[in-house]
Amino acid sequence: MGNQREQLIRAERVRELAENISTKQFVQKYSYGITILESMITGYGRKCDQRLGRSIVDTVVYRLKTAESIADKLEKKGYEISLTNAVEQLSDLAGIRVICSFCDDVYRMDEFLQQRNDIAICRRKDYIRNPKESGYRSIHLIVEMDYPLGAAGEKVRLEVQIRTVAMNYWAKLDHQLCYKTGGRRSGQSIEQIRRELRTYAEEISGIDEKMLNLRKRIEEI
Ligand code: 0O2
Repeated sequence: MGNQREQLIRAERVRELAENISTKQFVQKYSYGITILESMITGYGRKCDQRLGRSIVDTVVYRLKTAESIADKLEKKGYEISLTNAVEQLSDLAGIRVICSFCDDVYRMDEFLQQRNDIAICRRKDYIRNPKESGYRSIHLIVEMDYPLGAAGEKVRLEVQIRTVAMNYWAKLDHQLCYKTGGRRSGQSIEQIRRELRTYAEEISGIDEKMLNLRKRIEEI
């Protein structure tokens, strides 16, 4: 009974949150951040294409986090589901993922963003040099910029993930596993899949390195 009541309260909070994050003001603010960052990233990509004679960016994708996903993350971190907590406690309400061809391109993009003086890097995590226990690899930047359409001094914060095509392919399958298991950590078949995924993350990283070496050799011909 208590459980059912809790579920109803949760559903009501998620509904309220969904309403709040679909207001014009909210969507405009985070879409602004995405548009500015995306144009910086694609602009730099184009410059590199000309300089290097090849594409460093394969794809750029972005998303605004859904109410359900915000709610799950707030609960995981021990916060009540509310708009205030979402804005204050989460840095990835808006996210951009930059998928690069090779690992050195990932670091090129990372360095480019770090050197910009119109954005601030609040946090940087290099899960390529220090992969997560799951095998996950990517560079994560939490980026903040001015929001000129808001109140004086208002900022907008976003998460940027930079990874190779191969890391992305791995992460998508891993994400699917997390989604399917709904955070369940145990179970024989889940454990077996996790183990295999960890092994393949290593193999993929090895292939990324080999492909980069090949590219460099081809460039020297
Ligand atoms: P969705 O659906 O992508 O929005 P923190 O733990 O906060 O100190 P971190 O790792 O930067 O540092 O943050 P967090 O919140 O753990 O992960 C942020 C996002 O990175 C996740 O968003 C995923 O997109 C991705 N990510 C992190 N770890 C993994 C992983 O082990 N596997 C995969 N596939 N993705 C990962 P969300 O909110 O989980 O999901």
